[in-house]
Amino acid sequence: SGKPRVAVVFGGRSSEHAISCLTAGSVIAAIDPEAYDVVPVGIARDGRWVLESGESDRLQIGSGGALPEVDATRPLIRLHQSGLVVNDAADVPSELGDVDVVMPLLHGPFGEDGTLQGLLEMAGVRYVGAGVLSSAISMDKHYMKVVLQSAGLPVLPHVLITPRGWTEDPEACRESVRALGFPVFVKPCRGGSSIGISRVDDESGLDAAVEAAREHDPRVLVEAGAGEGCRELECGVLESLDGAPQASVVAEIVVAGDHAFYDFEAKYLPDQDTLASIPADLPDDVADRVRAMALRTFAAVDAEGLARVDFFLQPDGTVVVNELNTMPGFTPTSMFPMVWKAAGIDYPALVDRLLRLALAREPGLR
Ligand code: G1L
Repeated sequence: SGKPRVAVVFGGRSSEHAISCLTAGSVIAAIDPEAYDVVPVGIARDGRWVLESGESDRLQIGSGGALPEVDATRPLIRLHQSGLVVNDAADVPSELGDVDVVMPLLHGPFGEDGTLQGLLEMAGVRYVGAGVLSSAISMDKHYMKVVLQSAGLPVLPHVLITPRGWTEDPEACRESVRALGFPVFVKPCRGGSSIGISRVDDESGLDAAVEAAREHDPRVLVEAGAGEGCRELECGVLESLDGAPQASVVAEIVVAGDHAFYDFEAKYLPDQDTLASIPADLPDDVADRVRAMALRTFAAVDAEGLARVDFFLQPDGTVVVNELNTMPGFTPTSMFPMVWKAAGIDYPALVDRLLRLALAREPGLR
């Protein structure tokens, strides 16, 4: 048939394997089978690429709360210069058929950081979302700030701790952190989730926090706290079919309960401490400023397709950019789909828009 074939790539070696599978289940269920053929491509925990089953029930939370996982025993797939190739049980390679577009639903290293995007560029395959450079910049909290600052966007004061700096002159590192003032947040530079992040209230906790972050990335970013009474705002950016990025309504994250900050648990675990307020209760001029900054941030990192931009609103009305996420949470109840739902674009329409944008893009330089 003439339907575009969409490979949904999910799973992977990251700690967010299950989130990725759940997201894939939602995406696959939302793709209109009259309009597209779906090829579910799982990356097992051990890194094997497999042809997953198309049953989206498998990619849901099971009875007793079991998390979904890619089945490493399914037929293997390899990426070949002529596209994706599947090895069947008899180990005879057979073509999967041409894949017209890939939807990468992967978190962190080897997926969200530009490496999968590079592999797809080399194979000449179109894909949804940000390209190689933009993905890599957005995955790295330090380089993201460098790029945003040079575009004139306000970011929080920060210090980079490199492996050499920390081993050769840790006291100089501590001194530059002291200059930020406490509390600070200590984070691995790369890695999308909140793993390895800690809040440090005084100097006594700094070394342990740096060591903890270094377990996830040798480069560590230390950020000044956003201050008392800060609000966390988020804005979605989505390209329209003519290529013009649009900003969504602004949402606010309201954290109830006793989480020190919007951490991994609050974000992903089913304890319902975290609420979104859509749209955020804000004066129009503040919401307009946030939307304009979201579009400038999207352009500064050269994002494509979609992104979620996160901000702090300080009590004096100052808005600073916290970060841009090229692969935001993407189940139907995640913030990004919800802000577009508020604009009348439901989840299936959102997925369709992203696929159309990717299909319209020429692979290679653009
Ligand atoms: F394909 C899109 F649209 F670009 C896309 C890709 C990935 C949107 C959202 C995501 N998000 C995720 O893959 C994840 C949140 C499941 C990573 Cl854990």
